[in-house]
Amino acid sequence: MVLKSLNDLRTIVAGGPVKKLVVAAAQDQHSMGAVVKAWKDKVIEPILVGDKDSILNISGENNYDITGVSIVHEPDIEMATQLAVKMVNNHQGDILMKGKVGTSTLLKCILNKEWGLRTGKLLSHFALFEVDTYPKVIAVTDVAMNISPNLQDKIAIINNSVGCLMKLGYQMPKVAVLGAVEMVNENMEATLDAALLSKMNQRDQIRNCIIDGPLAFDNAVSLESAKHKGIRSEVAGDTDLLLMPDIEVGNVLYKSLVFFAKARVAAVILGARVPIVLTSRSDSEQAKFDSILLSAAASR
Ligand code: COD
Repeated sequence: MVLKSLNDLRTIVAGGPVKKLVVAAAQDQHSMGAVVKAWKDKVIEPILVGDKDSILNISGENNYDITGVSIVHEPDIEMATQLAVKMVNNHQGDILMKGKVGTSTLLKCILNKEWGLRTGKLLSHFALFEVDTYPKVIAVTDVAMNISPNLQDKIAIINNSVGCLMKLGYQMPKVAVLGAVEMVNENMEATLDAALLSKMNQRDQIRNCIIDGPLAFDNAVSLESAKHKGIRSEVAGDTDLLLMPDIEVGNVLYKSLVFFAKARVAAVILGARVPIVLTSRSDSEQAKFDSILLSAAASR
């Protein structure tokens, strides 16, 4: 099975166990709107950690009925983030969500050696995009956490992502390792890594997926383009997961899809003790809601 739309996430989590979601610095309107919606849909039970007055003001101004929701009062953003991470560390939450806190502050708390959420695995960012010009949902990784992953990191990033896709119902997702070109060029490290990853996949060193690369973006997502260039590939034109060479390429693709192509997006950090909803502050309430659904599916 493959996801045709991000609406399919609702079907995947429907009727599943209600997950405890801890929000770090919850005094953020879009985050609260998404949390309240997911709570009403019985996907999550929220615990809002943050400035209680601001949380109550936001809920009053936007008619969010949060009667019965637990609020843990901590007005300082960094302290609230630490507290939220520690609560999840103490098994008080199944999912962590970023509220009104900067990404790097949250990531540093998550990586804290004493009370963070490390598991010994590499943490990586995983995003799903629904865009009108592609016939199915496409996953993209890593556009927000690992700055310049080496080969070993890329293997871990693929494994995290494939594990998540399998929880969503995929079998043998097709992974395109992106480069600027589809030929191996010894001066372009991304193409060398791509060739190695493909061979490791052929030799069963990376399992549960079909990897091909290097592929340039056009032949990864367009069969016509791939045919035009004479590329024979099981993945070209039918990619489920795009592996980015680094955060710059990934982040620009993410923002281009959202701002130019009006893509719908859901995103999560994988590899930690629990899934982490980490959307950017400019993301819509819909993106935050879809990310909560994705995290609920990933926490199964
Ligand atoms: N997974 C597991 N452990 C990690 C990871 C990871 N992805 N990254 C770092 N660690 C561990 C290291 O092994 C080390 O033990 C410790 O954490 C600190 O490592 P540093 O010194 O490399 O990490 P930091 O604290 O300087 O930076 C880690 C960040 C995740 C904050 C950094 O990689 C970063 O800023 N990433 C980009 C975040 C960002 O700005 N995204 C926004 C895009 S919208």
